[in-house]
Amino acid sequence: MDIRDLRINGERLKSTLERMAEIGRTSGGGVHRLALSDEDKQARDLLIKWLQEIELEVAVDEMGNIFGRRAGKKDNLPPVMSGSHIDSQPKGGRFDGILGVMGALEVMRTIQENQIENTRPIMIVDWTNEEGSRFSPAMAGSGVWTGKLERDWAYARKDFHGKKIGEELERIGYKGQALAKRWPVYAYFELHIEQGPILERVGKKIGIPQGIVGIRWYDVFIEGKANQVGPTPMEGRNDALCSAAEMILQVEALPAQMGGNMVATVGEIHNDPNSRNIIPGQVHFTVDIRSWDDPLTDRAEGELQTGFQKIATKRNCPARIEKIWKVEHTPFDEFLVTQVGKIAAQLGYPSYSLVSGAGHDATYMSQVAPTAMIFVPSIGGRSHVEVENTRWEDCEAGGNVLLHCILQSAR
Ligand code: HGY
Ligand code: MN
Ligand code: MN
Repeated sequence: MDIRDLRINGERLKSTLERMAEIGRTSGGGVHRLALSDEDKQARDLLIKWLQEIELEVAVDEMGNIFGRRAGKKDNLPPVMSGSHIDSQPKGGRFDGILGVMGALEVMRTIQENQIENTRPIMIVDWTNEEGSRFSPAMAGSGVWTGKLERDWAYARKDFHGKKIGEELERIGYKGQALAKRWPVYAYFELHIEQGPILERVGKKIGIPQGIVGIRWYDVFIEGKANQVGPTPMEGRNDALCSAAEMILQVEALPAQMGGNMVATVGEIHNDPNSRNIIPGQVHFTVDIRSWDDPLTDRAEGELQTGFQKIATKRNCPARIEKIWKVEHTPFDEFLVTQVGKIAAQLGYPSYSLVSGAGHDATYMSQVAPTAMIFVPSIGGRSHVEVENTRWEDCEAGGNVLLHCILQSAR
């Protein structure tokens, strides 16, 4: 058979995605599969079972990253790698991350059953804690593996209940023996849903990201003075929640104020003691700023620090701002980006170039190896929600583009 006619098994890809969506399924049709949770463990165990069924060499590293390896005729050559993440957002979607892992699995199954001879080794990977929702920052598994984050620092990162990454890896049995230390990679491809409205709006099946925006995460802690709401006059209060409210509206106004292509969001907030008849004493909230323009983000950061301190002083509620994560904007490898476009065209899929506003493990991979991504449309542009959805035929199209990207790079 002419290898150009090879296609993945779309029905099988659909059934693996549906099977994975059962793990952590929510009543609203999404998934709740937080990093290193029991649901994450179940999904990992199932992935490993499937990798073993197609005789891949399976390894788990000290960050819990899972690798499946298919030997190549020239087995000492740097491999072609592909993957994404299994963990989800709280009440997240059935496609974010898992499509990239199941897509790579489907490619491996297709290569194996057609006895394709690959010159380079081919590897599939599931990266630990891509979402960064339970444990910040995001992409901790790929961050340590690429050498961009320090392992013990990552191990010590705590969730809201004080559980640490290192302990939770141990608890679910995924603190592997292998060092989380990169090796040379010939090419890395990641299949992912777009998570935005563009592909649907332009009516294209395949998105070709030129790269990923820069991302910065901050934790803000405000110290007020709790008191009884009744006897305490309004004058002279140190209400931490009102302080936070003013700061949060400053975050929302920041992109327009900076006048560039930027988004800024406060997604998480904790109010203490959080009782209707106590003036809020302490507040912790998060800030997420993203832009392709790193210098603009530098300036935005300065504006935010100044603005927050003014509010803190005015309200006599001291604020502490911790920058906990920063990745610069990441352009992908031009040769591979062009290759994705050519293959989409050869397969008859209309494609469209864009920049990814969502973060991905490809951000870190692009700093150590030639990297490209393949997007497929998100229905209604929705993601990180239970209604996240992508057409099965678009998942299949993305899987076929991934198949031929991997075959071309591994031949
Ligand atoms: O934050 C992101 O864009 C990704 O979902 N971790
Ligand atoms: Mn993702
Ligand atoms: Mn996500």
